[in-house]
Formats: sequence, structure tokens, C-alpha cells
Amino acid sequence: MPDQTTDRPNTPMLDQINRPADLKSLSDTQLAQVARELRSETISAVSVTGGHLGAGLGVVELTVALHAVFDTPRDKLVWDVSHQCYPHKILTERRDRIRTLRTKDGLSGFTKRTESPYDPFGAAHSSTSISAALGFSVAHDLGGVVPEGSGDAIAVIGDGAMSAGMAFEAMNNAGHLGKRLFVILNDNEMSIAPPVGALSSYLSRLYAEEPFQELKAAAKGAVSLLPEPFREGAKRAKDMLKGMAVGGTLFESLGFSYLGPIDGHDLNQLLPVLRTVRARATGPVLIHVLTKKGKGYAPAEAARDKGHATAKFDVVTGEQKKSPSNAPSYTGVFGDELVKLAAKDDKICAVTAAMPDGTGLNLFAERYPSRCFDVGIAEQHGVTFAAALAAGGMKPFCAMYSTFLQRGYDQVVHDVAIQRLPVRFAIDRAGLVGADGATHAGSFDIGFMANLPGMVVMAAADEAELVHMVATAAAHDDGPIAFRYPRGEGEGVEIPDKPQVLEIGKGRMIQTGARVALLSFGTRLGEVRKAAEALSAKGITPTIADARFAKPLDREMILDLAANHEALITIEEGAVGGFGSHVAQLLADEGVFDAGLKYRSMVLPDIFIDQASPADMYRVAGMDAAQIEAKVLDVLGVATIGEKRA
Ligand SMILES: Cc1ncc(C[n+]2csc(CCOP(=O)(O)OP(=O)(O)O)c2C)c(N)n1
Repeated sequence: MPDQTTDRPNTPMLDQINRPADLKSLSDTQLAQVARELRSETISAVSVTGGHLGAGLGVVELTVALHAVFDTPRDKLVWDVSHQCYPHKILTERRDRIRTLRTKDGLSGFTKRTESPYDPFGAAHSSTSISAALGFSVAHDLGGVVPEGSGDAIAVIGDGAMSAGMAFEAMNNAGHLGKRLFVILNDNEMSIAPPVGALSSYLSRLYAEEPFQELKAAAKGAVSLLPEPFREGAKRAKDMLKGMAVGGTLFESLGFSYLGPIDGHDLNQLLPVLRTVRARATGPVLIHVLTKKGKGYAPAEAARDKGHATAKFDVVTGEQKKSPSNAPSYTGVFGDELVKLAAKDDKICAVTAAMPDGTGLNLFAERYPSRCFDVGIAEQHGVTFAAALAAGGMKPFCAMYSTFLQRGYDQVVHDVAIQRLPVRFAIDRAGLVGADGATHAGSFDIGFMANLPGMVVMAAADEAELVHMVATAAAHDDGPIAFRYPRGEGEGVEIPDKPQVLEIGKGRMIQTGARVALLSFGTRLGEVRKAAEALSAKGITPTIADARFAKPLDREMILDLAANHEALITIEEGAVGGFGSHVAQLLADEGVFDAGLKYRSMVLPDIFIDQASPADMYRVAGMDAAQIEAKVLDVLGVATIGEKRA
């Protein structure tokens, strides 16, 4: 197998480029050479780090063209989602660290303001770029001052991301304000899964028509907006118009000039179009660019997800280097269990927001296509849609990652909780997620779900518990219910044949000990057990309980633990304001602290934790077995050996 560290591609032209300004002196032919080398460098880098490959490969030429034509970082280039930003990072003074992508202390896999002035706006959740670019454009006009200077604003947004409400809210506002603004619609006919919905069909219709048309402009005779090579095409479009009534494109109705579609892999098209709009545009312009996700790397082009996300891989064969797994993933366990339940109950249905594979609903979609809904990147709509499915007599499971559910929060409150509708929230990727970093951490859902009246909130301690919780959610029909589970593999416990419907608000005792009670909510239970073993060796046997529910709390069990122990410690994979806060409130309300209970709550610290392995991130958070053990010793006033020596 070739040594990845020495098997670097040959990149003589790219080696001359230290910053985007260096592109300015190159000819178009040389820029094409830079693009070829940039593609090889991107493939080589991701082969060692893993990460988002397909999206970056799709925008290699676009990245070169944008940096060659515009004046970054003075001009603000905003990448939507920003999972396609690796080629951008290579061109913007970060090539020396590109093989640290997504690792501890390395480059982020997304754009990040603190990382580089070339990243004027961070992202990772989709569909924010047009709003951000519009903000930059308006700040520029109002005389806002930033160290890099302020110029044009350019948003690059994918066809998947364009399907979200926020993108349209921004276009509506941008069209109204009429400011100079560039939106590049990077249309690769892919989201993570194939894109869904009417917008996607609309875009397909646009490029099925005559290329290079700017219909409305052509109709007005405004052909001169187009660069020379395209005037001919526009003239043809104008001629075409004579024979047909054209209402203009959707984008034009929103107040944008529409240009396209153009081939996003052809610099001979990209460069003149970008140069011309830069020279002439006075208002918002949308440039519709057609690209191929995974372009130029056969294994990515051939993959089902077009290389959207990949593990480390062998460049020559494309074979991914996945570590063998010992246990099924939580996502898979959820998907399997839901399929089983749906076989017995035809009211069970499922909603995903553009993540059928990521949430395990792909299995459900195959078996029950008419009961599975991929709503596109539209969490807000997805939640309200699920609310009405419930109001209409169905049993909807709304499966979303914790981090993306944040976007649908008002809908959770207003449409689901206030109306007490039995939507079942399957909250995947709860807790710290690893390489995707702070933007993807599922840190807040315990807090923001458990503070809603009438919401039941569960966390699975292992995959068997998850099975029970899926069944419990299916059976719970008098209000909303949520269950959270982490990214990755389960604990390796046996999956129960028959799921149990859990009693709402009842926890379970794991072991009975003395002096200290460890009350776990979710998958930290494994670390709690390890800590307890280490403590036993030191003569302290803690009591361990699994809360199962953050709402409603098992008051009886918790008050009992408090009454019978000198100290009580809660632990959860979430930020302050979650399970531990609810327990503290209960104990305070019941006057338990008046009697002198030593209480500690282990939650994620009040910082955004940068990417690393989940284990490393939990160490930063102070939540691994050794740290739980230290907490127990500390609360009991038992000095650790190190401290005694000191
Ligand atoms: C709000 C939100 N929901 C879901 C995701 C997960 N996600 C990341 S990339 C992606 C697909 C984006 O598709 P598109 O914009 O077409 O870009 P492409 O990957 O095709 O280049 C999705 C669904 C996200 N980042 N943000």
C-alpha cells in the first residue's frame, strides 16, 4: 500500500500559490492547471483525514474561478454548509495544515471565522449563506469597518441547501433590498441523498431548456449584461421569446437577475461570467452553475452518496479504511426497530429532513415508502408536518439529529408541545459527535426539550434501552415524546427480542452501594460503571441508577437516592440546563439540600468544544471514567493519591 505521507501528488503550479492573490497573474490556461492540481491535492488530503470529499471535488473549478476573479478576503465569500470548503482552504493559506482536517487541534472541516480571515462566516448547518452574504453587502453599504476591508459578497449554495426555507427568506429580502449581491447556485442534483421536492424538479426543467439564457434580461434587450461568448446564446433566447410567453424564472420573480445554467467545471465559462457580473452587476444576481458531486475521482462519482462523506481511503482503489465494528450503530438499531413496529401498526410513519441514511430511515423508506417522508433540508416544515400527521391520527416519528432539530425548535414548541400532539422525536447524534466539531454537537436538546410542558424526554443508556424506548414512544399517544441516542456504535449488549414499553417517568437501579449515588442519564452509563469499578477497588462502592427519563423525573427514585446517600452526582451528555438542573430543582423544592446532601451535576462545560474524537471531546468536557471517579473522591473528601503526595 502506498505511504500516504510521501505519496503526494505532483502539483508544480499549485505550489506557486500561497494565497488567492497569486492567482491573479495566471492565464486562464494556467488556472485550469491549478484546478487540476487542486483536485489531486484535495483527494490526497481527504484520503488521510476522511471527511467531506464529493462536495469539494464538485467545486474545484468554481473555487479557483471565484478566488481568481474576486478579491478575497476583502470580498466576502460565504460557502453554504461549507462542507465543500477544502479546496478553498488549500488556496487560502492553509495548505500546510490541510492533512489535519477534522482532527484534534487541526483545521475544522467547515469554514470558521477564528481560523482564517478568508472564512468571513462560519457554517455547517445549511442554507444560511444568502442571509450572511446579504448582511455583508448591507454592512458594506452602511460603512461597516472590518480589518480585511469590505467589498462584494458572494454566497455559494447547493441545490439541496436551496430547498430550505431560510434560503428563500433571504432571497425574498435580498430581492427587496436590491443590493449588489452574488448568489452562486451550485446545482449538482444531489443533497446527501438525491434531492427531493418541487424545487429540484424546477431546477431540472431550467437546465433542460436552452443553455445560457437570461430570459427576462433578453426580453428587455439587456443582453449586454452577458459576456461576449454568451451574447449569441442570449440573442437566440430572445428570438425564442418572440414565439412564447415567458413569465421569467422563480429567481427573477424574487428580484434576482438570473444567469445560467453554465458548466461549473469549465473555466472558459465560469471565468468570463464571473468577470462580467463583477464588472457590471448593480443588484442581486443568481448564477446557476451545473456541477457533478465527486467530479474527477471515479470512486466518489460512482458512490451512492457521490462521496459525500468518507472514511480515510486508499487513493488508488478508493477503498475506505473503516475500523471493524463490534456492535450495531444506534442509528441502525433505531431504524430496525421502527421497521418492526411499523409492520404491526400501519399508523406509524416517519419524517426525515434530507437525512434518510443518517437517521436509519432508509430501511423504513424501502419497506414502507408511502409512510416515509423525506421533506428535504426543511426541519421547521418537517416538525410542523409531523405535528399535523399526529393531529390527523397518525403516529409520526420525526427523526432528526439533535443539532438540526435546533432549527425546528419554535415548531416543536408552538405546533407540537402547546397542542400536546403525539409526535415521537427520535433524536440522533445526541451528545458530542467528534470530527464534525462544535457545530454538530448535540448538546442542547435535553435542555430545550425537557423545559417544555408535557414533553416526555428519554435517553437510551445502551442499544437495548433504545429498543425499549422506540416501543415506548410508539405506545405513547397522549402527548409528545422524545428519545435521544448518540452517534456511533452501541455497547455491544444483546438486543431484546421483545421490546418493553417502559413506564413513563420510571428509572432503573443498576447497582446498590453506599455513600455516593451516581445517577446517569444516557450513554455515560458505560463510563459510570467503569468509574464505579475503579472506586470499588478503593473501597467505595457507589450506587448506580439509570434515570431513563429527564422528564418526567422519577421523583421517588431520586428522592430515595438523596435520602440514603451522603452525595448524589448526576451525569448527562448535554449542556447545563438539562437533566441535572431538573434534578437540582426537585431537590431544592423538596428541601433536600436543607438536610445537607452533597450534590454535583456533571454536564458539558460552558464552552463550544472543538473537533476531536468523541472520547477526546468527553475528556475535554471532564466526563470520562477517570474524571467521574475523581469527582466522587472529591465530593466525598477523599484526596487522590497525587494530591496526598503534594
Ligand atoms: C439544517 C441542516 N440540515 C441538514 C444538514 C445535513 N447536510 C449537510 S450537507 C447536506 C446536503 C447539502 O446538499 P447541497 O446543498 O446540494 O450540497 P452538496 O453536498 O450537494 O454539494 C445536508 C442535508 C445540514 N448541514 N444542515
